[in-house]
Parts: sequence; C-alpha cells; structure tokens
Amino acid sequence: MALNDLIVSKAIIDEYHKTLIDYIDVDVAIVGGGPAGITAGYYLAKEGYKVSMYERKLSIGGGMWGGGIMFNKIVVQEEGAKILKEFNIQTKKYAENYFTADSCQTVSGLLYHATQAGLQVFNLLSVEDVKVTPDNTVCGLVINWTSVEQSGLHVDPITIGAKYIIEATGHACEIANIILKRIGKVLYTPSGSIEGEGSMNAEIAESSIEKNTREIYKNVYVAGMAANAVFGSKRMGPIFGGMMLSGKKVAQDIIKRLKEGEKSA
Ligand code: 48H
Repeated sequence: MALNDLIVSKAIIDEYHKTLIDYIDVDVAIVGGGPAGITAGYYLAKEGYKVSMYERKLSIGGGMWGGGIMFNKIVVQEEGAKILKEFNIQTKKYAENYFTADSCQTVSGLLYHATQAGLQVFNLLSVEDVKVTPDNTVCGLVINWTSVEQSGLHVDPITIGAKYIIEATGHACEIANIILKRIGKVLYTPSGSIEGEGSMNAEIAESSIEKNTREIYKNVYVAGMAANAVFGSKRMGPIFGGMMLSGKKVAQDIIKRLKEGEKSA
C-alpha cells in the first residue's frame, strides 16, 4: 500500500496536540525523567492518577544509562532489587545485599512499565518556573522547549496545572532553586533554603534518602538525588536502589494526599 508523507506528518501533529491538551491539567506533574521520577510516575499512574513527566533531554533515564564511570552496570541493595523485580528487571546477586543490574535494561524496563501504566512523558521540554496562586501555593509548572532554552531565543512558555509537583531534577534540584529565587527562603528545611549535597558516603546517603523524600513546599515534593541535596545529606555514587525507593515513597505519600482530598470533596 502506498504511503503518504503528509498523513505521517498529520498523524504526529494531531496526536501530540491531543495529548498536550489532554495533559494541560494533571493530578501530578513530575519534573525530571531520571530513575526517581520514572519510578514515582509508575506507582502514581498504576493507581489511576493522571501523571505527566517533563524531561529536558531527548532521552529519559537521567544519570542511570552510564552506570558507574560509563561501565553500564548499576548496583542496588536488597530493597532496591525487590523494586526491580516488580518491573521484571533482571538482577544478579554479587554479594550479600549487593545486586547488579544492566543500566540500559533498568532504564528501559522502568520506562516501559511506567508508560504502560499510564505515565505521560514529555521529553525535550524544560521546566523554567512554577505556577502559583495569589498566596504563592504552587499549582502548576511553566514549560518551554529545551531548544528555546538552549538557543536563548526570547519565546514565551506555556503553563500546565497540577495538584502536586514532584521535584526529581537530580543533583541540581532546579525546582527547589526556582522556589527560592521566586518565592524566598520558604522550603521546609532547617534553613528554609537548600541545605546542599555532601560528599560521598553510600551508607549515610542511602539510609537517609527515604526520610528526605517529602514535601518541601506547599504541594511540592522532592524525590531522588534532589532529596538528599535539598536536605543536606550525602551522595551515594552508582548505587541506585535509593532512587527507586524514593520514587516509590513519594508516590505513596502523594497518593495518600490525593485520596484524602477525594474523601473530603
Ligand atoms: C526538565 C529537568 C530539569 C528541568 C533537570 O539526575 P537524574 O538521574 O535524577 P534522579 O534523582 O532520578 O537520579 C539521580 C542519579 O541519576 C544520580 O545522579 C546519582 C545516584 N548520583 C549519585 C552521585 O553520587 O553522583 O535525572 C534528573 C533528570 C535529568 O534527566 C535532567 O535532564 C532532568 O531531570 N531535569 N527536566 N526541566 N528544569 N532539570
């Protein structure tokens, strides 16, 4: 059968446009498509919530593809391996409480299951600001094409609405930085500011990440590496269990809030 190039173009434009409109208002908007963001998206979407994820880059997966020093293996501990099992991702026991996994299989496995569950991914889009109510409660995101950001063109962004935001931008904790710049030292941290990431200690970093995965400002939750950076804990290197555990924890916390909201509505 003959192929018409114009129908190919029309199909892409039509379908993307419909998706963009459909996701103009969501239950949860995730900023950052690393392992923490994808995992959070999976559990939220599986529960039936409308969830979108914005990723600056072309590829989803953040810092996971490259394993450690570009050796594409990751290490997860027992609890992390249990999560990977839920995603059908293969792990290999290396020593007691140390499991390895192929980083490419892990990224693609997480993403496959998350998108199948209903997570809507928007790649090549950067979040440049948050949308707020008159009393500065965060109620959405301001997004623009990464190519606009990179080229420095003066093109205005568009806005999406969200009940909850997940800050999963990794080391840079960009959403926390935006809140500080625009709203002030209002973060739910001891100083009200970003406490800053400490040097490497996998034991401390991994054991503190779930505690640090929480609300950092009205309706904004932090997950993944950004959680330790915001709350001043340490980095953990190429052990990734904490990223998935943090993604799961943030999803569970937000699901609880959403369900409470449904009850009182
Ligand atoms: C859209 C954005 C924006 C923005 C950033 O870095 P990530 O992989 O983050 P996590 O927390 O899921 O995983 C951290 C892990 O990869 C890591 O770095 C570890 C474990 N390090 C330990 C150590 O010791 O070094 O992904 C974050 C994603 C990236 O893909 C960014 O491009 C994206 O967020 N991003 N997307 N708008 N404003 N800012």
